[in-house]
Amino acid sequence: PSILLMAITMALGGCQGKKTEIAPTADKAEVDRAFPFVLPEEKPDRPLSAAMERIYTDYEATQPQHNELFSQFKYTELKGFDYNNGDGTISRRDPSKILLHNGTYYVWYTYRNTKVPPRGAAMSNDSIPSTDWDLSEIWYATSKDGFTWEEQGVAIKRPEKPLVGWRSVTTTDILEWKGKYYLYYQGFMEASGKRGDDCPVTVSYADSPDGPWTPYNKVVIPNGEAGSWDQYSIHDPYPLVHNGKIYVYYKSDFGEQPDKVRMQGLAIADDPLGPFEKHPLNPVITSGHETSLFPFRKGVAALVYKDGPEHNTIQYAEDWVNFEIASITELMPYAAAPYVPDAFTDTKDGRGITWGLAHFINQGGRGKIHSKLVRFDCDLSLDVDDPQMK
Ligand code: AAL
Repeated sequence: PSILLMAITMALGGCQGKKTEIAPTADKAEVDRAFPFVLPEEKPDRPLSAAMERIYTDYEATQPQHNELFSQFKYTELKGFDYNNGDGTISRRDPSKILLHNGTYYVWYTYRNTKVPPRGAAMSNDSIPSTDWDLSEIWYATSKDGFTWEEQGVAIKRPEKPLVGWRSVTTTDILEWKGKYYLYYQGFMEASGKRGDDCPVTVSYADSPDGPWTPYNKVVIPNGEAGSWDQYSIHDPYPLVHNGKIYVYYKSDFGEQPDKVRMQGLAIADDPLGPFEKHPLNPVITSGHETSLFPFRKGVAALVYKDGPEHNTIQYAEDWVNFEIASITELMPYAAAPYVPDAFTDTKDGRGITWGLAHFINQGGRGKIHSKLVRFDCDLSLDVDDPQMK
């Protein structure tokens, strides 16, 4: 009822300029008294407005309170990370999915610790970062409860020039496959802002989440051929296991700011080191920014936010390729990195998610740009009573 109430409150307040009398704590009876109208499940036999016609194309999607793939999101500040009083010299962003290993949660993320905050491409050099994710390494932290984290230090260093990632290694995600661990990440060969973002994906592997990590030192998911939708970049690699194979969803973007178009594609491999074959129907999601997906029932669900015509939606693809909008929501986590218990179990009955990490960007404002990791909680799980999901 509170979700319904918020939606109604916003719709009335926003569109009609009227203030609803209902207190945020109102119970269902109060809501029913104020809004006695109930949408009939059968389409009424009378002329309907365009909006009313539309509502009957997917009745369930209009009932957020009954929609398994609808949620709002709650945010909590994390304990354990130092940001140098927010002066912009330390940044943590783009976290990986959360991995549970021997009772401990692990997260990997882009870590920047530079003598000055980002100064833009023109002023950047070997020690001055251009953007928040320039001159970065991949670090990791562990936690027992998902709220208090202990930073463990570097997982992936920048390699020597000219190896892939020498300028910056960022935006990683984890795969567990046959007892080994793989971190996929963006390997920058030039400063971000100087077309360094036109980067491919590389990988490092280890026998334990604590490392040591061996860099593959080669591109594992290459940019597309000239003229293809993903010719400029492969970003935000996000591995899951499905049908005995490695499914890596990723983002690419084309065009120039402010008209950059961002979409998401899928690359599939039998081996974590490739070769990865890009799906012939790519791109499979037309919107969104960083990738955030999780197995759900037979299919896969995606949090799609920030960019594109279908931003602020949660989408679902039963065949893991053809996505449909399942719900429309708001205030979604950026760079959402959920705890996905069945990410690598090749499940045929995905159970969903209840929490994860995300980032808040541009903390500190102009001149002190940096990002912070935060926790989000949501209700996208079919097992809300399972203590594992808490
Ligand atoms: C993000 C990600 C990728 C981009 C940049 C750093 O949050 O989409 O990683 O390259 O911004």
